[in-house]
Amino acid sequence: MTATPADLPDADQIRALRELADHLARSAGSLVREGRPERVAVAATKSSEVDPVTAMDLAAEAHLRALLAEHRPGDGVLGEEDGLQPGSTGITWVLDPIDGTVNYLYGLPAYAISVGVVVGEPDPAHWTPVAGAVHSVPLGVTYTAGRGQGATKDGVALRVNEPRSLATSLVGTGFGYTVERRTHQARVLAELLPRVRDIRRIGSAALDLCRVAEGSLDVYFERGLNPWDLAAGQLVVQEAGGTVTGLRGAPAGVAMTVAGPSATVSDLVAVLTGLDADRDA
Ligand code: LIP
Repeated sequence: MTATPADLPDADQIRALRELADHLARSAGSLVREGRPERVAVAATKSSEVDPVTAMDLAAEAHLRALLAEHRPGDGVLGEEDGLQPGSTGITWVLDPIDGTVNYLYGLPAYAISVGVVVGEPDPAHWTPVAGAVHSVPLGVTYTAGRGQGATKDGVALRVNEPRSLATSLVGTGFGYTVERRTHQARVLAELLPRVRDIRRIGSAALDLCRVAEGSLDVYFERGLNPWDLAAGQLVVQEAGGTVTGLRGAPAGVAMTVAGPSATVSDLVAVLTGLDADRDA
């Protein structure tokens, strides 16, 4: 179900949701930062043997859920590790307790807590993001956005880059965890690489989206994003003046997400459509 304007929180409510998302992301970030052991162990794997879950993923999501039970008891919660707990208010919190888990596992400084707040069905095809926060754990900086209220990085306003040709664009992307999907993604990358300035594979979709919003990437695309990868970063890009979409007129989602200045996104969408980048073979 897609929200109608009457379903949306008012400006003061959005401001409060944004402030709480900021608090939750920073609080979970402190837990992850202070609790990181010298050597991180894999607690389990998901879609493949290289799709890990650590004890801290689980602990961070439990921490976020406890704070939401305290502050927003009637809202729904959708988390990467513990799934959907429906609510009664029409608002759902969409959580990635550690986005960039492989980077966390290896100690590479690019992983984040992503806290999105959406109205309507918690599905990118139907939801309306209204607030969000992405906290970079290694750097200690926090990106936030509120619907109609702009996007900031530690309180400083964000704006996507001016549109530019693909040939001069720095393009972020990421890859899936299964051999089948990675095989086709490699073919797409081989076709795209000669046509762009360069590629960056950072390993956290939420941070990739925030880098587009701050202009340290011109544009970003990835096939396979889950709702929790997308919910907060999508709004940060949109409130920084960018466009977030899928291919073939579809909204952003698991098939494909493309984010950046509108004209650059249009050019990249055309190339990716021609390469069938929203499919696995
Ligand atoms: C990650 C995404 C990233 C993608 C990785 C992984 P996770 O999320 O943020 O963009 O390329 O394969 O899916 O699994 O670390 O929460």
